[in-house]
Amino acid sequence: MTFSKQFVLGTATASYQVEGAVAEGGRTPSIWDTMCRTPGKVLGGDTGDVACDQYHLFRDDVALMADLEVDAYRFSISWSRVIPDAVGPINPEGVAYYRALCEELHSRGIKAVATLYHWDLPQVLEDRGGWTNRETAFAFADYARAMATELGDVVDMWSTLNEPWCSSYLGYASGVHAPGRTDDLAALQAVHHLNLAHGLGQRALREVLGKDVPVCLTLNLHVVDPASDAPEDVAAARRIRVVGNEAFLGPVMDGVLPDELREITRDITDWSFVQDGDLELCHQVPDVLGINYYSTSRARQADAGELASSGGHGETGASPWVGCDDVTFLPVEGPTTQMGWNIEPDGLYRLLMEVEQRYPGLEMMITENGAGFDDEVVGGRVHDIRRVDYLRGHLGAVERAVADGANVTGYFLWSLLDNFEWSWGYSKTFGMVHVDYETQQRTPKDSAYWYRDLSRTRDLETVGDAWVAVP
Ligand code: GBH
Repeated sequence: MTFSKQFVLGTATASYQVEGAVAEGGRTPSIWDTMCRTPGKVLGGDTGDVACDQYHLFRDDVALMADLEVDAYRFSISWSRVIPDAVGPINPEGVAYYRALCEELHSRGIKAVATLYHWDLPQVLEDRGGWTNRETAFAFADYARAMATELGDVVDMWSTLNEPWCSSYLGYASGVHAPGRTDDLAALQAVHHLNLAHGLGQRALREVLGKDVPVCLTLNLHVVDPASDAPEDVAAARRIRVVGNEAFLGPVMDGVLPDELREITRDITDWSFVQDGDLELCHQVPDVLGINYYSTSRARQADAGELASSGGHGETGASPWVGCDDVTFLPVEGPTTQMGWNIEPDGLYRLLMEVEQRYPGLEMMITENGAGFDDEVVGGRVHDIRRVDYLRGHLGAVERAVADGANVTGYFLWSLLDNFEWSWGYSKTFGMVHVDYETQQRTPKDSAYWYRDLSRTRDLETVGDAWVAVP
């Protein structure tokens, strides 16, 4: 057997990507509602207004997950649905929705994993500076405390933030994500205030819940290798790792603001936004480190005029890599996904082993892994063989890391459903279940049946091709 019965084989989504019902049940706009209404920011002018309509269809989606025999559902809570003014009184109708979702999951034997922040900041907070304003971190902690109080009895694992790298650098430096700003100082302030939000948020969760309910922080740690052994390429890759990974690991895991970060971003001279005592507040090692992994990259010293852009629809010309104007990435080689990301399961293995070596025994979960491919429904089936291959390869990497001593206890496939892929709108399809946006019809792809069979057998070697024939 590859994975024990205790190993969590789950699946994931996020509020703005699947819920829809953006103006129902007392919800107020988030920065993504605003982004979607800003011309040119989202491909095709798509919005999350309806998305997968999970707000109305959650019982069906839970039944579907039960059929697919998933162990856990990682969803996120829309802050502006549960606290419409972002600070202040809760909205009982919003809270009731998440309670009903969790209860439905439990009635089917599925664990509920709730992320507090998957990028949909209440717009009222952005109007006061968003993540550049340290008050946002304190507001987040109050929100975390309120959710723990309201939903503490029905949530099996909490997660504070999803990928603060994206919230800060894509939101405030390259501007391809909401709020769409392009200001390096703002991005570093956002990094710091997100770290602070995690620290304060985790403390607030613990105050209410004690030590019994695990708390997770999800990072998208970048697996970036130097393009060559040349010292300048090695240094280039290091700079990306510092800005991408150390900026979060340092404060949260080690309680330090890395000197290297200040050196790399030396154009930013005013760090007064990091106040005395802040690093102690950020320093909250989560019970579980959540890792979202999709691909790897190779960095080299850039020639003049080259830019380390991350691509994305609505490209602004500004890079997310603050302070790294002298770094660029090699073009991707070999097969890629719909996003143009390379497919390298070994990167996941190496990442898990690296984290294990650095923080021995730390519990880790893969909180996201998956791939977008162009899928086609033919006669009620989607033969997404490339996704099956992708999943097989990456779960194999997890298996190897576990065998070599990494304490990985779970894996969440991104995503349950095709959904709103941020600046790419509905053009990218990561689901193991296909969604027809006209009818909201769900059609499990072959990968969903494959994943179900893995959940049943727990054995990566023998999970066979039966899924091709048996729906
Ligand atoms: C996740 O983000 C999100 O959590 C999820 O909401 C989303 O739907 C899903 O992935 C699929 O995109 O900047 O050159 O280093 C993943 C975002 C993907 C950002 C890989 C960094 C590397 C490109 N990350 N990306 S680069």
